[in-house]
Amino acid sequence: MKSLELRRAGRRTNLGLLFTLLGAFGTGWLAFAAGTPVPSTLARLSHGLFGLGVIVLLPWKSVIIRRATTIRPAALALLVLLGICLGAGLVQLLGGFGVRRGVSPIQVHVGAALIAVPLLLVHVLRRRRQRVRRSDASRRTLLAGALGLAGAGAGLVALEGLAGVTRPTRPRTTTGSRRLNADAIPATIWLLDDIPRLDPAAHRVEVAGTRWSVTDLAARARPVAARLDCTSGWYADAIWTAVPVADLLTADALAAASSLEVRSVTGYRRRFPVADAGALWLATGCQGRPLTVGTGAPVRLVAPGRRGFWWVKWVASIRLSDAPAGRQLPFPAQ
Ligand code: HEM
Ligand SMILES: Nc1nc2c(c(=O)[nH]1)N[C@H]1C(S)=C(S)[C@@H](COP(=O)(O)O)O[C@H]1N2
Ligand SMILES: [Mo]
Repeated sequence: MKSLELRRAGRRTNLGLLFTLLGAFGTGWLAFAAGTPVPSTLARLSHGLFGLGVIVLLPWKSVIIRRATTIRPAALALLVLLGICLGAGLVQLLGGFGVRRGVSPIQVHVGAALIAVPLLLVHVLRRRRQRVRRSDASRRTLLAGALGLAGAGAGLVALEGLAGVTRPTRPRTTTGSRRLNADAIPATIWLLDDIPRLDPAAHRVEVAGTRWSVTDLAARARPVAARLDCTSGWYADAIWTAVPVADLLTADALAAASSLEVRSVTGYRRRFPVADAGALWLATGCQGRPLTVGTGAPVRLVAPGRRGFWWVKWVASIRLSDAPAGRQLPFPAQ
């Protein structure tokens, strides 16, 4: 019975696999971007369903592969990359953050996916077009899809349950990140940035034309609790010593602008809607101590509710602009 069903593997399996792979790729970025409970839960669950959907389709795909007369090296490479991507995704889910031999599971996961997608497109375009037919919208397809979804869902429930017990001292939050102590926040680089050495006494932060010394900022700062949640899979709840960005700007200046850009001395930058100015903070300290060099000294941004890559370190300037906040890459390039 099972072998009969598997023998039907073909065009619809390929289309289904393409759909789940592209779905996993797209939702992966949503899971990366989401920082608040509802969007992050939805993004992560849909990513898990698509990701496990790929695994559900593997027995059918393996029938197709075994039927093939030749397998191109590029197709083999694609298969290996997807294996690495899935493996690293599972390591990330069950083990969480952690750097081994200079790389973390999430870097391997996203890196493999990024290389796999162009290979996948070449693989698909090289072949005879597998057209979607009107008859594909049949009860059979619907049933197969529902069964696949149920399989992926059962797998996800099991894996999420497992992930809850694999590292009991590191509870997970809705983004999937695991807890770290506030005094163990690691110096984290997004991609290719570098830790600059700055002299706190000489450093100035330029906010819409006004230059602030670190002592001036520290004098206006007050404690604020915020969660730093890095896409590499950890979060830390800390009390920051910080001043709201809005306190350093006039109401007129704010009313005239649509966005503000926070820029690091390294060139790393992020643009925010001007309406967020009261909810963005310039921090000079963390947990009652000055910031460490690696975590942004002398001044870094604290952006509650946003993932770590928004928390610009080593802030050099904040500039108001009439450019819409959305006019930037969804993720930093540095
Ligand atoms: C075709 C490409 C991809 C496949 C097949 C895939 C598959 C998976 C699988 C099976 C998991 C473990 C299951 C789960 O977390 O529920 C996972 C986890 C994860 N993936 Fe992907 N993924 C892909 C691309 C991406 C991309 C491009 C990103 C980010 C930009 C990403 C981000 C994540 C994250 C953050 C997790 C961990 C989620 C958690 O801790 O619950 N993935 N992925
Ligand atoms: N200038 C600069 N700011 C940055 C980064 C960076 O690489 N360069 N990394 C970001 C990322 S990805 C995270 S998670 C947080 C990490 O802050 P931490 O180093 O205090 O852990 O800083 C953000 N701010
Ligand atoms: Mo991060």
